[in-house]
Amino acid sequence: MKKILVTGAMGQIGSELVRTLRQHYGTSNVIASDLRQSETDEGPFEMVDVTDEKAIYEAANKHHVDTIMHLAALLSAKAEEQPKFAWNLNMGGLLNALEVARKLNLQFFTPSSIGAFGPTTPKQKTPQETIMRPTTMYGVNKVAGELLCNYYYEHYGVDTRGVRYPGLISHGTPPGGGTTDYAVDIYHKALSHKRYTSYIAQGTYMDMMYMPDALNAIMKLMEADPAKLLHRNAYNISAISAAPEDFARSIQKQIPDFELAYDVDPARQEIAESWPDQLDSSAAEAEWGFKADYDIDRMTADMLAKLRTKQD
Ligand code: NAD
Ligand code: AKB
Repeated sequence: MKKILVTGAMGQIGSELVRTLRQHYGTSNVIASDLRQSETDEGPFEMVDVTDEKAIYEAANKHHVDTIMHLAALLSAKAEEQPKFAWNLNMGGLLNALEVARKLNLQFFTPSSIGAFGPTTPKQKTPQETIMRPTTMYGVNKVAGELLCNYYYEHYGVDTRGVRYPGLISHGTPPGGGTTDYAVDIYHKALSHKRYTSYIAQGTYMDMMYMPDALNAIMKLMEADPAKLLHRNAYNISAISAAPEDFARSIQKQIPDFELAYDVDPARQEIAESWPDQLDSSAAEAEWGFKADYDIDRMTADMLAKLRTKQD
Protein backbone atom coordinates (compact mmCIF):
# COMPACT_ATOMS: atom_id res chain seq x y z
CA MET A 1 0.00 0.00 0.00
CA LYS A 2 1.36 3.40 -0.98
CA LYS A 3 1.56 6.47 1.28
CA ILE A 4 1.70 9.68 -0.72
CA LEU A 5 2.43 13.37 -0.05
CA VAL A 6 0.86 15.67 -2.66
CA THR A 7 2.21 19.25 -2.93
CA GLY A 8 0.03 21.98 -4.48
CA ALA A 9 -2.90 19.73 -3.58
CA MET A 10 -5.59 22.42 -3.61
CA GLY A 11 -5.08 23.28 -7.31
CA GLN A 12 -6.92 22.15 -10.44
CA ILE A 13 -5.16 18.78 -10.62
CA GLY A 14 -4.34 18.26 -6.94
CA SER A 15 -7.89 18.64 -5.62
CA GLU A 16 -9.08 15.82 -7.92
CA LEU A 17 -5.93 13.73 -7.70
CA VAL A 18 -6.14 13.64 -3.89
CA ARG A 19 -9.76 12.42 -4.08
CA THR A 20 -8.85 9.70 -6.61
CA LEU A 21 -5.76 8.59 -4.67
CA ARG A 22 -7.78 8.40 -1.43
CA GLN A 23 -10.42 6.22 -3.11
CA HIS A 24 -7.64 3.94 -4.32
CA TYR A 25 -5.20 3.85 -1.38
CA GLY A 26 -7.35 4.98 1.58
CA THR A 27 -7.89 8.47 3.01
CA SER A 28 -5.20 8.27 5.70
CA ASN A 29 -2.56 7.22 3.11
CA VAL A 30 -2.80 10.44 1.08
CA ILE A 31 -1.48 13.63 2.69
CA ALA A 32 -2.59 16.79 0.93
CA SER A 33 -0.35 19.86 1.28
CA ASP A 34 -0.52 23.41 -0.01
CA LEU A 35 -0.20 27.05 1.04
CA ARG A 36 -3.97 27.13 1.51
CA GLN A 37 -6.36 24.59 3.05
CA SER A 38 -9.73 23.55 1.69
CA GLU A 39 -12.65 23.97 4.09
CA THR A 40 -14.34 20.82 2.80
CA ASP A 41 -11.33 18.49 2.55
CA GLU A 42 -11.54 15.74 5.17
CA GLY A 43 -8.25 13.85 4.99
CA PRO A 44 -4.79 14.57 6.40
CA PHE A 45 -3.41 17.98 5.44
CA GLU A 46 -0.12 19.81 6.03
CA MET A 47 0.58 23.47 5.32
CA VAL A 48 3.76 23.20 3.21
CA ASP A 49 5.49 25.94 1.23
CA VAL A 50 7.55 24.08 -1.38
CA THR A 51 10.17 26.83 -1.44
CA ASP A 52 11.05 25.58 2.08
CA GLU A 53 12.81 22.19 1.75
CA LYS A 54 12.66 21.61 5.53
CA ALA A 55 8.86 21.95 5.50
CA ILE A 56 8.53 19.31 2.75
CA TYR A 57 10.99 17.02 4.57
CA GLU A 58 9.15 17.32 7.88
CA ALA A 59 5.73 16.57 6.31
CA ALA A 60 7.11 13.57 4.38
CA ASN A 61 9.01 12.24 7.40
CA LYS A 62 6.15 12.77 9.87
CA HIS A 63 3.72 10.75 7.74
CA HIS A 64 6.28 8.10 6.64
CA VAL A 65 5.32 8.56 2.99
CA ASP A 66 6.92 6.49 0.23
CA THR A 67 5.91 8.81 -2.66
CA ILE A 68 5.83 12.54 -3.43
CA MET A 69 3.53 13.87 -6.15
CA HIS A 70 4.82 17.38 -6.70
CA LEU A 71 2.23 19.69 -8.26
CA ALA A 72 2.93 23.15 -6.75
CA ALA A 73 3.87 25.49 -9.60
CA LEU A 74 2.97 28.72 -11.40
CA LEU A 75 1.31 28.13 -14.78
CA SER A 76 2.23 29.63 -18.15
CA ALA A 77 0.27 32.90 -18.35
CA LYS A 78 0.98 33.89 -14.74
CA ALA A 79 4.62 32.85 -15.07
CA GLU A 80 5.03 35.26 -18.01
CA GLU A 81 3.80 38.08 -15.75
CA GLN A 82 6.26 37.20 -12.94
CA PRO A 83 9.13 35.29 -14.56
CA LYS A 84 11.62 35.53 -11.68
CA PHE A 85 8.99 34.48 -9.13
CA ALA A 86 8.06 31.59 -11.47
CA TRP A 87 11.67 30.45 -11.73
CA ASN A 88 12.06 30.45 -7.95
CA LEU A 89 8.81 28.56 -7.36
CA ASN A 90 8.92 26.15 -10.30
CA MET A 91 12.62 25.30 -10.15
CA GLY A 92 13.28 25.92 -6.43
CA GLY A 93 10.19 23.96 -5.39
CA LEU A 94 11.06 21.06 -7.67
CA LEU A 95 14.68 20.91 -6.49
CA ASN A 96 13.53 20.92 -2.85
CA ALA A 97 10.98 18.15 -3.45
CA LEU A 98 13.57 16.05 -5.32
CA GLU A 99 16.08 16.51 -2.48
CA VAL A 100 13.49 15.21 -0.01
CA ALA A 101 12.78 12.24 -2.31
CA ARG A 102 16.53 11.52 -2.45
CA LYS A 103 17.05 11.79 1.31
CA LEU A 104 14.00 9.65 2.21
CA ASN A 105 14.23 7.29 -0.81
CA LEU A 106 10.76 8.17 -2.16
CA GLN A 107 9.09 7.52 -5.51
CA PHE A 108 8.49 10.84 -7.30
CA PHE A 109 5.99 12.22 -9.81
CA THR A 110 5.81 15.71 -11.27
CA PRO A 111 4.00 16.85 -14.43
CA SER A 112 5.71 18.50 -17.36
CA SER A 113 3.57 20.14 -20.04
CA ILE A 114 3.03 20.75 -23.75
CA GLY A 115 4.58 24.09 -22.72
CA ALA A 116 7.98 22.37 -22.69
CA PHE A 117 7.91 22.63 -26.49
CA GLY A 118 8.45 25.79 -28.52
CA PRO A 119 7.88 27.36 -31.93
CA THR A 120 10.62 25.32 -33.65
CA THR A 121 9.14 21.99 -32.45
CA PRO A 122 7.18 20.01 -35.10
CA LYS A 123 3.52 20.93 -34.44
CA GLN A 124 1.80 17.78 -35.74
CA LYS A 125 2.33 14.42 -34.04
CA THR A 126 5.08 16.05 -32.00
CA PRO A 127 7.59 13.23 -31.38
CA GLN A 128 8.56 12.05 -27.90
CA GLU A 129 12.10 13.18 -28.58
CA THR A 130 12.37 16.34 -30.64
CA ILE A 131 13.46 20.00 -30.59
CA MET A 132 12.67 21.62 -27.21
CA ARG A 133 13.39 25.35 -27.35
CA PRO A 134 10.44 26.93 -25.47
CA THR A 135 10.09 30.71 -25.50
CA THR A 136 8.21 31.09 -22.18
CA MET A 137 9.56 31.06 -18.62
CA TYR A 138 7.09 28.24 -17.87
CA GLY A 139 8.47 26.20 -20.79
CA VAL A 140 12.07 26.84 -19.74
CA ASN A 141 11.12 25.60 -16.24
CA LYS A 142 9.41 22.50 -17.66
CA VAL A 143 12.34 21.45 -19.87
CA ALA A 144 14.83 22.11 -17.06
CA GLY A 145 12.50 20.24 -14.68
CA GLU A 146 12.39 17.17 -16.94
CA LEU A 147 16.19 17.18 -17.10
CA LEU A 148 16.50 17.67 -13.33
CA CYS A 149 14.18 14.71 -12.68
CA ASN A 150 16.27 12.60 -15.03
CA TYR A 151 19.43 13.75 -13.23
CA TYR A 152 18.03 12.56 -9.89
CA TYR A 153 17.13 9.22 -11.47
CA GLU A 154 20.50 8.72 -13.18
CA HIS A 155 22.75 10.02 -10.37
CA TYR A 156 20.85 9.14 -7.19
CA GLY A 157 18.50 6.35 -8.29
CA VAL A 158 15.37 8.34 -7.33
CA ASP A 159 12.36 6.70 -9.07
CA THR A 160 11.23 9.86 -10.87
CA ARG A 161 8.35 9.67 -13.37
CA GLY A 162 6.47 12.33 -15.36
CA VAL A 163 4.10 13.14 -18.20
CA ARG A 164 3.81 16.13 -20.53
CA TYR A 165 0.23 17.12 -19.86
CA PRO A 166 -1.96 18.85 -22.42
CA GLY A 167 -4.31 21.62 -21.25
CA LEU A 168 -6.58 19.97 -18.67
CA ILE A 169 -10.34 20.41 -18.60
CA SER A 170 -12.29 19.78 -15.41
CA HIS A 171 -15.44 20.86 -13.58
CA GLY A 172 -13.92 21.03 -10.07
CA THR A 173 -11.29 23.55 -8.95
CA PRO A 174 -10.80 26.29 -11.58
CA PRO A 175 -7.50 26.40 -13.49
CA GLY A 176 -4.70 28.47 -11.98
CA GLY A 177 -3.61 30.90 -14.72
CA GLY A 178 -2.58 28.95 -17.81
CA THR A 179 -2.93 29.57 -21.54
CA THR A 180 -5.42 26.72 -22.01
CA ASP A 181 -7.81 27.96 -19.28
CA TYR A 182 -10.30 29.16 -21.92
CA ALA A 183 -11.22 25.54 -22.60
CA VAL A 184 -12.63 25.28 -19.06
CA ASP A 185 -14.23 28.72 -18.96
CA ILE A 186 -16.10 28.13 -22.22
CA TYR A 187 -18.23 25.42 -20.55
CA HIS A 188 -19.13 27.62 -17.58
CA LYS A 189 -20.12 30.52 -19.88
CA ALA A 190 -22.04 28.17 -22.21
CA LEU A 191 -24.33 27.32 -19.31
CA SER A 192 -24.53 30.76 -17.69
CA HIS A 193 -24.64 33.03 -20.80
CA LYS A 194 -24.94 30.78 -23.89
CA ARG A 195 -22.03 32.85 -25.20
CA TYR A 196 -18.27 32.89 -24.76
CA THR A 197 -15.62 35.40 -25.83
CA SER A 198 -12.36 33.58 -26.47
CA TYR A 199 -8.97 35.18 -25.76
CA ILE A 200 -7.43 32.56 -28.06
CA ALA A 201 -7.89 33.13 -31.81
CA GLN A 202 -9.90 30.97 -34.20
CA GLY A 203 -7.80 28.20 -35.74
CA THR A 204 -5.32 27.98 -32.83
CA TYR A 205 -4.98 24.28 -32.04
CA MET A 206 -3.64 22.96 -28.76
CA ASP A 207 -3.63 19.56 -27.10
CA MET A 208 -6.36 19.17 -24.45
CA MET A 209 -7.41 16.35 -22.11
CA TYR A 210 -10.33 15.66 -19.76
CA MET A 211 -9.30 15.32 -16.10
CA PRO A 212 -10.35 11.63 -15.67
CA ASP A 213 -7.87 10.66 -18.42
CA ALA A 214 -5.17 12.82 -16.79
CA LEU A 215 -5.71 11.12 -13.40
CA ASN A 216 -5.75 7.63 -14.93
CA ALA A 217 -2.43 8.43 -16.58
CA ILE A 218 -0.79 9.25 -13.21
CA MET A 219 -2.16 6.09 -11.57
CA LYS A 220 -0.99 3.87 -14.46
CA LEU A 221 2.42 5.45 -14.80
CA MET A 222 3.17 5.26 -11.06
CA GLU A 223 2.25 1.57 -10.96
CA ALA A 224 4.07 0.67 -14.19
CA ASP A 225 6.99 -1.76 -14.29
CA PRO A 226 10.10 0.47 -13.93
CA ALA A 227 12.09 -1.76 -16.28
CA LYS A 228 9.82 -0.71 -19.16
CA LEU A 229 10.10 3.07 -18.57
CA LEU A 230 12.62 4.21 -21.18
CA HIS A 231 11.28 7.81 -21.32
CA ARG A 232 10.39 8.31 -17.66
CA ASN A 233 10.96 12.11 -17.63
CA ALA A 234 8.64 12.84 -19.30
CA TYR A 235 6.08 11.07 -21.51
CA ASN A 236 4.05 12.78 -24.25
CA ILE A 237 0.36 12.06 -23.67
CA SER A 238 -2.45 13.31 -25.88
CA ALA A 239 -6.23 13.08 -26.21
CA ILE A 240 -7.95 15.99 -28.00
CA SER A 241 -6.40 18.48 -30.44
CA ALA A 242 -8.81 21.42 -30.57
CA ALA A 243 -9.22 25.11 -31.41
CA PRO A 244 -11.92 27.34 -29.83
CA GLU A 245 -14.37 26.67 -32.70
CA ASP A 246 -14.11 22.90 -32.08
CA PHE A 247 -15.29 23.41 -28.48
CA ALA A 248 -18.10 25.66 -29.77
CA ARG A 249 -19.25 23.02 -32.29
CA SER A 250 -19.20 20.35 -29.61
CA ILE A 251 -21.15 22.55 -27.15
CA GLN A 252 -23.70 23.44 -29.86
CA LYS A 253 -24.61 19.73 -30.09
CA GLN A 254 -25.97 20.16 -26.52
CA ILE A 255 -26.82 23.90 -26.50
CA PRO A 256 -27.77 24.79 -30.12
CA ASP A 257 -27.95 28.59 -29.58
CA PHE A 258 -24.47 28.81 -28.00
CA GLU A 259 -22.37 31.56 -29.64
CA LEU A 260 -18.60 32.01 -29.79
CA ALA A 261 -16.93 35.43 -30.18
CA TYR A 262 -13.27 36.44 -30.11
CA ASP A 263 -11.29 39.13 -28.28
CA VAL A 264 -7.74 37.87 -28.59
CA ASP A 265 -5.24 38.47 -25.79
CA PRO A 266 -1.87 38.92 -27.58
CA ALA A 267 0.16 37.61 -24.63
CA ARG A 268 -1.67 34.29 -24.30
CA GLN A 269 -2.08 33.99 -28.08
CA GLU A 270 1.69 34.20 -28.53
CA ILE A 271 2.19 31.41 -25.98
CA ALA A 272 -0.51 29.26 -27.64
CA GLU A 273 1.07 29.69 -31.08
CA SER A 274 4.42 28.49 -29.74
CA TRP A 275 2.94 25.17 -28.54
CA PRO A 276 2.26 21.99 -30.56
CA ASP A 277 -1.14 21.11 -32.07
CA GLN A 278 -0.99 17.47 -30.94
CA LEU A 279 1.63 15.24 -29.34
CA ASP A 280 2.51 11.70 -30.41
CA SER A 281 1.86 9.56 -27.33
CA SER A 282 3.10 6.26 -28.76
CA ALA A 283 5.97 5.91 -26.23
CA ALA A 284 3.50 6.21 -23.31
CA GLU A 285 1.17 3.71 -25.02
CA ALA A 286 3.98 1.19 -25.59
CA GLU A 287 5.82 1.55 -22.27
CA TRP A 288 2.95 1.73 -19.73
CA GLY A 289 -0.32 1.36 -21.63
CA PHE A 290 -1.49 5.00 -21.76
CA LYS A 291 -4.95 5.35 -23.30
CA ALA A 292 -7.39 8.29 -23.32
CA ASP A 293 -11.09 7.46 -23.06
CA TYR A 294 -12.60 10.90 -23.74
CA ASP A 295 -12.89 12.57 -27.15
CA ILE A 296 -14.23 16.12 -27.33
CA ASP A 297 -17.94 15.23 -27.60
CA ARG A 298 -17.86 12.69 -24.77
CA MET A 299 -16.02 15.22 -22.61
CA THR A 300 -18.48 18.01 -23.48
CA ALA A 301 -21.49 15.88 -22.57
CA ASP A 302 -19.94 14.95 -19.23
CA MET A 303 -18.68 18.48 -18.42
CA LEU A 304 -22.07 20.08 -19.09
CA ALA A 305 -23.92 17.38 -17.16
CA LYS A 306 -21.61 17.75 -14.14
CA LEU A 307 -21.75 21.56 -14.20
CA ARG A 308 -25.57 21.46 -14.47
CA THR A 309 -25.72 19.22 -11.39
CA LYS A 310 -23.62 21.77 -9.47
CA GLN A 311 -25.94 24.61 -10.56
CA ASP A 312 -29.03 22.80 -9.26
P1 NAD B 1 -2.88 25.14 -10.05
O1 NAD B 1 -2.37 26.53 -10.31
O2 NAD B 1 -4.31 24.88 -10.21
O3 NAD B 1 -2.47 24.69 -8.58
C1 NAD B 1 -1.19 24.92 -8.05
C2 NAD B 1 -1.28 24.82 -6.53
O4 NAD B 1 0.02 25.08 -6.00
C3 NAD B 1 -2.24 25.85 -5.91
O5 NAD B 1 -3.17 25.19 -5.07
C4 NAD B 1 -1.32 26.78 -5.12
O6 NAD B 1 -1.91 27.25 -3.91
C5 NAD B 1 -0.15 25.85 -4.83
N1 NAD B 1 1.09 26.60 -4.56
C6 NAD B 1 1.54 27.72 -5.15
N2 NAD B 1 2.70 28.09 -4.60
C7 NAD B 1 3.00 27.18 -3.64
C8 NAD B 1 4.07 27.03 -2.72
N3 NAD B 1 5.09 27.89 -2.66
N4 NAD B 1 4.04 25.96 -1.90
C9 NAD B 1 3.01 25.08 -1.93
N5 NAD B 1 1.97 25.18 -2.76
C10 NAD B 1 1.97 26.22 -3.62
O7 NAD B 1 -2.01 24.17 -10.95
P2 NAD B 1 -2.44 22.76 -11.59
O8 NAD B 1 -3.14 23.05 -12.85
O9 NAD B 1 -3.06 21.91 -10.58
O10 NAD B 1 -0.99 22.22 -12.01
C11 NAD B 1 -0.26 21.32 -11.22
C12 NAD B 1 0.98 20.92 -12.01
O11 NAD B 1 0.57 20.35 -13.26
C13 NAD B 1 1.92 22.07 -12.37
O12 NAD B 1 3.25 21.60 -12.37
C14 NAD B 1 1.54 22.41 -13.79
O13 NAD B 1 2.58 23.00 -14.50
C15 NAD B 1 1.21 21.03 -14.33
N6 NAD B 1 0.36 21.07 -15.51
C16 NAD B 1 -0.94 21.50 -15.41
C17 NAD B 1 -1.74 21.53 -16.55
C18 NAD B 1 -3.17 21.99 -16.50
O14 NAD B 1 -3.79 22.16 -17.57
N7 NAD B 1 -3.77 22.18 -15.33
C19 NAD B 1 -1.21 21.13 -17.78
C20 NAD B 1 0.13 20.74 -17.84
C21 NAD B 1 0.90 20.68 -16.69
C1 AKB C 1 -1.06 26.16 -19.11
O1 AKB C 1 -1.82 26.56 -20.01
O2 AKB C 1 -0.13 26.81 -18.60
C2 AKB C 1 -1.25 24.73 -18.63
C3 AKB C 1 -0.37 23.81 -19.40
C4 AKB C 1 -0.80 23.28 -20.68
O3 AKB C 1 0.72 23.54 -18.96
N1 AKB C 1 -2.65 24.40 -18.74
